[in-house]
Formats: sequence, structure tokens, C-alpha cells
Amino acid sequence: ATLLKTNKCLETTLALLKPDLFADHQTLCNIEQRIAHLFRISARRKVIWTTGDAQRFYAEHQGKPFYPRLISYMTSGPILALALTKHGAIQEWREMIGSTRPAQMRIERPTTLRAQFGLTDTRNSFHGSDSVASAERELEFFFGKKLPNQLH
Ligand code: RTP
Ligand code: MG
Repeated sequence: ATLLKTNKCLETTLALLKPDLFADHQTLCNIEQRIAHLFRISARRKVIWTTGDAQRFYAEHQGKPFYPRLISYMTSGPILALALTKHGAIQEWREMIGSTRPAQMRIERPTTLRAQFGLTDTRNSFHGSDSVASAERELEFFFGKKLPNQLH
């Protein structure tokens, strides 16, 4: 027998439930329950971003055509930040939300969260860290000091 359950690393990723989801409280609760069934929620925080917060978080996109509408979207209402911990959490969360464009996901991967809830390419309802380095930066952005289970 072996104690090794998986060869994936124990990771914590940053999930964001973006402002459009706050239009319907029940939908937001249902989504969070769905997430909690598959990941340990190590930290959670509801925030309302200033323009400066959004500009800092999305600094890598400055100058892109969608940047102004991304900043106005992300400051249009509350955001729910969740730290999700699991073996292979970064990849699994990205697979669960699907890729950026909801209309494309409704054709290619209809069970993904962006397919089910996303509105447009910008108003796509979810964020997931894209790498270990991004997860570390983004978790620090919302939660400050490193979380206990963030053992990279
Ligand atoms: P990835 O993990 O591959 O970086 O994908 P992502 O969904 O984070 O998308 P990214 O390209 O990093 O863009 C960040 C957010 O900006 C908005 N966006 N709008 N063409 C558009 O209108 C457009 N492209 C991107 C989305 O909110 C996206 O999640
Ligand atoms: Mg990205």
C-alpha cells in the first residue's frame, strides 16, 4: 500500500467571482456550493475594487483594446475572492471555468462555468490563476501573507 494519492502538487489558486454574478444572490450561492464540493476554500473575501486596485491586478493587460472595459467591469460591483486548495488546484479550476470566451465555451465545453454564466468575452464571470507564480502574486494581492497550505 502507498500513502501517495496523487502525483499532483498541493496548490492554492485564486478564484474570482466577478461583479456580474452579484446580480443574483441565489446563483452566487449555488456556484460557491458547487466549488466547495470540489475544493477546500482556504480563504474568502468579498471586495469592491477601486479603479487603482483593478489597474494593479490587471497591469499586464494595460494598453490592450479590452483593458478599459475590463477595468470598468471589475469596478462595477463586488468581487468574491476565493483561495482554492487541492492537489492540482490551478489546472482543475481553469478547466472548471473554461477559457476566456463564453460563446465559444457554450459550443465547445458547455458544462464549464463560463459557458453557463458568462455574458461576453470581457464579462466572463470568473478568473483563475494561470500558473504557480500568478497564484502566489494574486493570493498575496487579496489575502496578504502566504496561506498555510500554499506549499510550492
Ligand atoms: P488566461 O487565463 O488564458 O490568461 O485567460 P483569462 O480569462 O485570464 O483572460 P486574459 O486574456 O488574461 O484577460 C483577462 C480578462 O480580461 C477580459 N478580457 N476581455 N476580448 C475581450 O473582450 C477580452 N479579453 C479578455 C476577461 O474578463 C478576461 O478574463
Ligand atoms: Mg489571464
